[in-house]
Amino acid sequence: MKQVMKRRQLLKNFSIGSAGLLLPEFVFSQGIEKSLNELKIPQLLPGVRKDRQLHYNLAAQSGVSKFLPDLTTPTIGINGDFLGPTLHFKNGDDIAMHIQNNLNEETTLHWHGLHVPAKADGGPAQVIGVGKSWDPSFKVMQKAGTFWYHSHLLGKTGEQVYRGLAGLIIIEDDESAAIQLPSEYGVDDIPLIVQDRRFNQDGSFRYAGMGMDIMSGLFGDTILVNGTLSPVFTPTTSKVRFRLLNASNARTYSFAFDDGRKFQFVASDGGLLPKSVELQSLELAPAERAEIVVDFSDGKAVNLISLPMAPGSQFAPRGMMGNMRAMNNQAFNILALQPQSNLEASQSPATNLTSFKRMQESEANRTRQLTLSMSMGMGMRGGRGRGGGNMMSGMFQINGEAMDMNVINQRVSVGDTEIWEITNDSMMMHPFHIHHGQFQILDRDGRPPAPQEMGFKDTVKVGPGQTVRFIMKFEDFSDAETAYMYHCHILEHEDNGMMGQFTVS
Ligand SMILES: [Cu+2]
Repeated sequence: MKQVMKRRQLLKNFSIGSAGLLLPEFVFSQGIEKSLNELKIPQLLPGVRKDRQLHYNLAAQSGVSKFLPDLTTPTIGINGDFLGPTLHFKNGDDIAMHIQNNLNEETTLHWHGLHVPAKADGGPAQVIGVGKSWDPSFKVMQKAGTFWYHSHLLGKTGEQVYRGLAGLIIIEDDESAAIQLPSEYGVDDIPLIVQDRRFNQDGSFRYAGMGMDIMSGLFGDTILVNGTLSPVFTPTTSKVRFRLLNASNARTYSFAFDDGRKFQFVASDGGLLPKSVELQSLELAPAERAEIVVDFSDGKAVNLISLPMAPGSQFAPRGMMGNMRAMNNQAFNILALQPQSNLEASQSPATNLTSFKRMQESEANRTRQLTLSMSMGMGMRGGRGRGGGNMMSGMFQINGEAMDMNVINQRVSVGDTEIWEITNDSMMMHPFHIHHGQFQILDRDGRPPAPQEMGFKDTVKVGPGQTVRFIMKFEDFSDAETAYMYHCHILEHEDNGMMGQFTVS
């Protein structure tokens, strides 16, 4: 009872308002100045070089975390209690992974954004049984960037990621080492794994996964950054690179600074842009990443915040999803930044960060059309619905079919370049993600993408009613048997059918 009161008091202190009756209660930690916690930085795991391979030992395990002042939270993590270490690769490295599953349930680990063989991808077919291990190996075949790894267990991805099975991957190459971006991990090169969570009164995570939580995807009322509640970071250099990862199950953020300062956007999902783009705000949907460089030379304290989402961008303003906007119409704090008094002067990054060719429509061998849809009833409708063995399967479809492990939905010829045309026939935004590699966005409703979406991507927002076309080259790893996944990265949608399988052979 005492603990309940404490939690209530906490919520009351932090509360700035609440949403309508039908919605979960949203209270954001606006009072965070009262008790800031130093931002945790995930351990950097460089791997061990042996026999010309870089070896990583990972273990999925359960633990207990302390997020809230007076309560503990049962969590899961990799080599720790919550989340995992940051894996550091270099382009060209031969990686040998050993992943031990010490959980009391099955799991998988997927290398999000990496170009690896389907058998090494860590999707729903590469299940690691209880007490078992998995030893995939692959070569790093891509340029510098920020990637991540997370559970991809069929029907359980949302729950396992929510409880903590995710971590960051940093890839470097000779080019990225030479352009003078801030690059000292934990000093001026800072990972920000942003997640929203909600808690039960006993401190445990509340992952219900029913009804509205599935329909909209699960939204939380409390922000964690690298597993830190109400975090503060102290810049010691005049410029800091932040590697932003939206590792939330469903929430999209519109990152900005509360003094309106501009920042340099230098890399998207698949790596560096040719030149930095100056922005004042930046939307990241679940699974999207961005590297930004922020100038603190004025020495002033500032907050990284999320702005209210533009009306209609996440949920169609009318119809059944119209009242969901309450989940997106607040500004809230993400991270307090309090520069130390004597900042070390940072170098100025090079003007040209990298170079790559924009792919042309004329290079494509074929176009595939995919339509994302949601059936609004709670019952089974359409699709085969054998996906996760979940009652909600069949509620979310791609081309009218729900995910089925026994069906290969698309077969791509290895070496082909394809245009994928993704149409969202539903009332809310879906971040569409494809495995196997990186693509370039051609257009959204016929209009070219914004400058920050001109680079390589593996996840793209498809707003309600929108059509997005991207172009991608499907190279290497011919395998007619083992599938890659494409899916919505709102994890409750993925877990309930909005996923399909493709082979490259
Ligand atoms: Cu979705």
